[in-house]
Amino acid sequence: MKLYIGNKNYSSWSMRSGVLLAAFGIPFEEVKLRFDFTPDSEWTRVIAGITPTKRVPVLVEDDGFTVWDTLAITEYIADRHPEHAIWPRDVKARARARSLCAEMHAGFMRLRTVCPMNIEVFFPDVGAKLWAEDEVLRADVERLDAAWSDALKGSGGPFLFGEFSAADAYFAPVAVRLSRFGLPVSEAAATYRDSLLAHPAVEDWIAASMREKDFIVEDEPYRKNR
Ligand SMILES: N[C@@H](CCC(=O)N[C@@H](CS)C(=O)NCC(=O)O)C(=O)O
Repeated sequence: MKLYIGNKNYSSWSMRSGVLLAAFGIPFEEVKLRFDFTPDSEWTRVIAGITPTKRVPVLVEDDGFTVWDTLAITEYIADRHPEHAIWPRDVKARARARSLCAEMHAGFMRLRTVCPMNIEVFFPDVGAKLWAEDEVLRADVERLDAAWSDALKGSGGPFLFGEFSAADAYFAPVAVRLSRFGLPVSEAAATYRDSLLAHPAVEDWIAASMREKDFIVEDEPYRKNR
C-alpha cells in the first residue's frame, strides 16, 4: 500500500500516520507530495484523484481502495493488523487512547494555530512571547499536560499506555511543537515528550524532514526565508 504525505517538515497529520506504520514495522510505500497548491503543481494534479478532501495523509491499497483522514487510517491499520497492539489491548486503556486521539483530532486549536509544526527550526523566543501573552495557548498546553500526566500515571510509561500505541503517534507532532517553541510542561510530560522524540520512528521522520530543505511560505509564520 501507499501512504501519500505532505512535506515531512510541516505536515503534522502525515507524520501521525507515517510514524504509526513505521513504529509497527508495517510495510508501505511513501509518496510525498510537496505542498504546492498552484494549478499546475504535482499536488494539484495528484491529490484530487486520490481523495475528495484534497488533504494528506491518504492511504491507497494496491487495489486502489483509499482511506483518508488520520483517524480513519489509524482504525483501518488497526483492523488490518490485529497482530499489533495499535490500540492498547486493555479495553479501558483502549477507550482512553481513543478519547485522547479524538481530543487531539478536534482540539488544541490554539496550540495548532500559533505553534505550527516546523521541525527544522527552534523558536524559543517566539514560544516565550506566546506563552507570556496567550492565555488560550497556556490553557491548551495545561490540558495537554494533564491528559498526558494522567495516562502516564495509569500506565507507568514510558508511553501513554505503556507500550507505543496510536495515541503516541498522534502526539508525536505535539512533542515537536513543544520542543521547537520551548513551551513549559511538567516533569512527567517533559520526560514523555523526550521519549516520544527519541522513538526510532519519530527520529527517522525528523531526520528525513531535515533533509528536505524546503521552504513553503504559507507554513512559515515566523520566517521570511531559510
Ligand atoms: N482531519 C484531517 C486533516 C488533514 C490535513 O489538514 N492535512 C493537511 C496537511 S497536515 C493538508 O493536507 N493540507 C492541505 C490543504 O489544506 O489544502 C486528517 O486527520 O487527515
